[in-house]
Amino acid sequence: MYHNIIAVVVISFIIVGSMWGIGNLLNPPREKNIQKSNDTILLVAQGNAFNHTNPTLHVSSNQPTKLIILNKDFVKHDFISEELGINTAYLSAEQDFVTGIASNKTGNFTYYCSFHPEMRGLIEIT
Ligand SMILES: [Cu+2]
Repeated sequence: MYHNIIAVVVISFIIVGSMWGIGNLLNPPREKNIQKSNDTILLVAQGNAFNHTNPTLHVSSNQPTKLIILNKDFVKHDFISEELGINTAYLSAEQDFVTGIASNKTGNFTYYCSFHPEMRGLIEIT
């Protein structure tokens, strides 16, 4: 009897383990499919500034850069660069938006929040 219980437990582990393995083979964890990139910029809108200082964003031309805008304020913000065709629309508190900068142009381009004129900086594409 006791041996039967052990056998059932062991067999259960083997079945669950193999199902997990087969599941991973058929449907690999999603992060493995995503190209890891060092070129991600996170901009947090907080205290009516992007990352405290509205920093200049340095981006390489002909290389897509992921851009995440996160609103940590209670008021709405947006992120706009007309020249680069980026507009997140209004982000409410705790809302984020993932977009990107991809340009074959070089130069300095303005970004800003349409609600707060002081939230303004440069995207430098080299
Ligand atoms: Cu704003």
